[in-house]
Amino acid sequence: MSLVEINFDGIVGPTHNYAGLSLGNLAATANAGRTSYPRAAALQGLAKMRANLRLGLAQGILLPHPRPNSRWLAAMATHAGHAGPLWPAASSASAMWAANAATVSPAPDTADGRCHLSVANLITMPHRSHEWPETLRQLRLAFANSAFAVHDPVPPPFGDEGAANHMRLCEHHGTPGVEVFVHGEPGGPFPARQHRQASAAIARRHDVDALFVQQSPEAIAAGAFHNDVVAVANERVLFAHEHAFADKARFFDSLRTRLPSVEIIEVPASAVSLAEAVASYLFNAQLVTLPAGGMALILPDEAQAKPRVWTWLEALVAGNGPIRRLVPVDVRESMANGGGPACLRLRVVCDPATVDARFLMDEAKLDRIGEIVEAHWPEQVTAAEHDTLGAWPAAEAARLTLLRALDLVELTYS
Ligand code: SUG
Repeated sequence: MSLVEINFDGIVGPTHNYAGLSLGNLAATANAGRTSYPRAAALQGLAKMRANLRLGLAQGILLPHPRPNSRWLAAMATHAGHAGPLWPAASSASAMWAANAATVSPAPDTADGRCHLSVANLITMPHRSHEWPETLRQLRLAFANSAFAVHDPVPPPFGDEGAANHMRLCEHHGTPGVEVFVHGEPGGPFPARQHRQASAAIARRHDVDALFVQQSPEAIAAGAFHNDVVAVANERVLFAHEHAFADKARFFDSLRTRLPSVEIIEVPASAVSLAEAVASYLFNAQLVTLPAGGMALILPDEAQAKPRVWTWLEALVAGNGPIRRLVPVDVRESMANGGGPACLRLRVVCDPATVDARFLMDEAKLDRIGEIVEAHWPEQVTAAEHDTLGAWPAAEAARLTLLRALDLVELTYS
């Protein structure tokens, strides 16, 4: 059995819009009311996936959710057309950010040798709190094989935002690793979305060697609403901002004890401030191991556009360290809602033969999805149009066309 890392990217749904729903996510609140471009957003995501396939990486997908979420509106005793302030939450395409779908502990890390996935409850933000039933349905389908255990969300009131606050450090993807769970503490200007008790519950149920680390309050206050805005790990490398963690010395010591070969690459605040890190999303990169060896950072164009950030990164890859290559990608539409390349993907280390093949991609499948997006996703949606209902039956029809093309009709509502 060969274990590989597969990135499952959320396909951007046809209702993609800017409603300013996430307090503490500076891009999302700054862009509230802006015209959105759902077609371009989805095509940008597909182009990123295609580029990753061409780098020799394995690629999977998660599907857009039914929007507006009529089941959720019904549970709130209302429906589309009468939802008032619930409308933006009911129609958000936020499930595109697959890093918030679940926390994944690959088989080499777990006591029972299965790959465990816990769907995230996302309870802090109303628009995200109703994602989990559909996410769970998709994960149960994609990972139905007995090599996996797919768990229900941690119960409220303990907020859990999934892999965005979880890192795994190991010698190689297929060898046992230490799992790092990062949580926030309340009291700052913005919500702390990941609760320590949620992280602890997941570590217990997955039965892994875990370290619990507090995210620095300064990072959350600067707009790092998830740990993956200020840190990313891959195999034995941790790439993080100097001010990412609250008790850094203790965390780094524990990490070095668990994994002596760990390489910690810190970006000092003197080179890139927290504000610059949040504005450029240099840490919201996919840090990946290339098949030919060496690692690459797949980062947003916005990181290249910031001279101080780019200069630092170019010096990094010019050195003799493990990160050898910078690959900028255009995910501008997602970025404007605070979602960079790493937010759009959920990493699962597993044997690809155990995954439902309908969720695995090759270029031909990406081309087919691209054709459907070109034909059915709206080109643009103004804030005023988003508030009217006319386009939404078309949005649901667009999603169903995609499901049929991928032979995933189980995911249509019964
Ligand atoms: O939860 N934005 C998402 C962005 C999630 C990014 N994910 C990671 N960092 N892994 C959020 O804040 C904005 C939607 C709006 O305002 O319309 C939004 O939900």
